[in-house]
Amino acid sequence: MPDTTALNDADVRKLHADLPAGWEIEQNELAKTFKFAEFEATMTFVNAVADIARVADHHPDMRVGYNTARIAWTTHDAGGLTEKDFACAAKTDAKA
Ligand code: H2B
Repeated sequence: MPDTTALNDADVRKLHADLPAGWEIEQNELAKTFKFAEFEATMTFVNAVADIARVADHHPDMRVGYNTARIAWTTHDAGGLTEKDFACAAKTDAKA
């Protein structure tokens, strides 16, 4: 299970570099907006992300539109980014 201690800036940069393209760090959040052909494809992805969250007991903020989903990971309990956020971001990308 990934560590849930807030990471320092150097570790954040290292883990960020290992993620697929498109993940941005914005105010303690690791966020990416995914684009889909239409609503059903968007919802299939959002439901897959919800399954990641249930299994990990770690929950993203999601902003869902007709053909877009912005997924943002942060660890509220730690007040910052943790290894868990990066692990969940990588799993999220694998569902897109
Ligand atoms: N999700 C996120 N994103 N951050 C948390 O700190 C968090 C969570 N805490 N899901 C979890 C639930 C915690 O409250 C339980 C007890 O594991």
